[in-house]
Amino acid sequence: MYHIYNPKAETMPVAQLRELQSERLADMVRRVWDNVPYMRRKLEQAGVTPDDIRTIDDLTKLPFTVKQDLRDNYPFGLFAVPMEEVVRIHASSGTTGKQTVVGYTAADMALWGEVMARTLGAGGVGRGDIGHISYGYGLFTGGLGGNLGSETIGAATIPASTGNTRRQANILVDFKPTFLLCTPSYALTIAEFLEENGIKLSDLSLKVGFFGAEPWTENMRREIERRLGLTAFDIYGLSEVIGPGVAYECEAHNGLHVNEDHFIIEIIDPDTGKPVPDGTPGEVCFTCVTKQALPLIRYRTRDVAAKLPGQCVCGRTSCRISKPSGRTDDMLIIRGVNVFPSQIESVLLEMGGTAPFFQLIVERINNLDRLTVLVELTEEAFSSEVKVLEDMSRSIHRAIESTLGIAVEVKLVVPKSITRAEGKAVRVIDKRDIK
Ligand code: DLL
Repeated sequence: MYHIYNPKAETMPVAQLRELQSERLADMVRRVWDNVPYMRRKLEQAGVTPDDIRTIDDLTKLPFTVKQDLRDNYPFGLFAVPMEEVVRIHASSGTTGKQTVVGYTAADMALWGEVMARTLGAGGVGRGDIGHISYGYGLFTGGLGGNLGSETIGAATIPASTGNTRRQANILVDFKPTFLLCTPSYALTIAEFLEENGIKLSDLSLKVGFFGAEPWTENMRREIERRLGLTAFDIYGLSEVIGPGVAYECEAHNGLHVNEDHFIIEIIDPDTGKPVPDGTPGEVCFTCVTKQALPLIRYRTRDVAAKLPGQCVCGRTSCRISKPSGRTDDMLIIRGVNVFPSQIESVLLEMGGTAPFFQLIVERINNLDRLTVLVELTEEAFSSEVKVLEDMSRSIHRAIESTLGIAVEVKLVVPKSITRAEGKAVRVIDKRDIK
């Protein structure tokens, strides 16, 4: 038996789902046309009017929206409702440029609660459970989005926010939460603290955890599950679309179900903008058909994932995507080869003796890119003999090079020397000045 929060919506026959998407798409395009002058101009330039958009097959007639459109209309220029109807504002801090600002009406908040409830419900939690939310509270959507979902399913919700790991550990031991929400890297920071302070898994009551906001691998899942004694679920989303709750894992753990009745997904070739076949990774693109305040059309996320073919054994009819492996703009190009930090994470977690903390330093020396992987040793490995460490360094080196297909430097660093993440981990330090 698979847990499903809203069977009517989540197991709707596909034909009915397509009809609903078509209706909602046509309605949304008209709302945008009537209320967002910038988007109306964009649609006019693309030669489309609301009359041209009748079914989901007309989606590709619409132009893409990109982050720059949000920046050009900073802060509220793409809102499709007057400010009197906006009840919440969030923002995501990019590493470059201005923040991306997003808004929600009361109806959008209800929608967010619904999709987050589906997400948490898929992990089997509900009334009677206690939710520990350790995503950051604030402009970031993780904390308040998690909070909303947890309250919507009727769980007792602890708004712990991130940081102060000692206090997190006290809450875990004293309040006995049954589920945890935080970034996968913070989950490991918490696990490390518990181990160092002699707190055993039997002191905790965690059953499940919902980890996202950054890419993480299957090896990382196993590590988190083992060290926190829970079943780990992936949770995906982005502020521009709604925040966490855009796609979620079910108990089959075979891809993430997209809340397609609200967010129409396309996977495109980032160079041509054309759809790629199912099973092929490409850039994920969303159209928000029910959002009121900020209904984005064909928003290019720069995230990389593939649509999985076929239906899931859990009974949900929504399409699934593979675990997002990274962003097209996170992807490093080292001497012409595409490198995702997640590939290195996967290799390191398979090797013994290393902690799951690493950093990639990219430099350009004499016009040649050099990638150095800083790998943190566990305390145990650190106290081994030099020869053992040398062997270890060599085998990590070999494993990374054979996975990436390029030469890298590997530096083993002392335990605890890589900064611990509280939110999203900073994996890459790019020192190349090639702008
Ligand atoms: O990170 C929303 C969120 C909060 C999702 C909590 C899940 C849990 P932003 O700050 O706008 O929103 O960042 C969105 O984070 O485009 C992806 O690149 C990345 N991301 C989010 N979830 C995942 C995931 C939140 N499960 C950006 N796997 C997205 C991989 C993820 N990457």
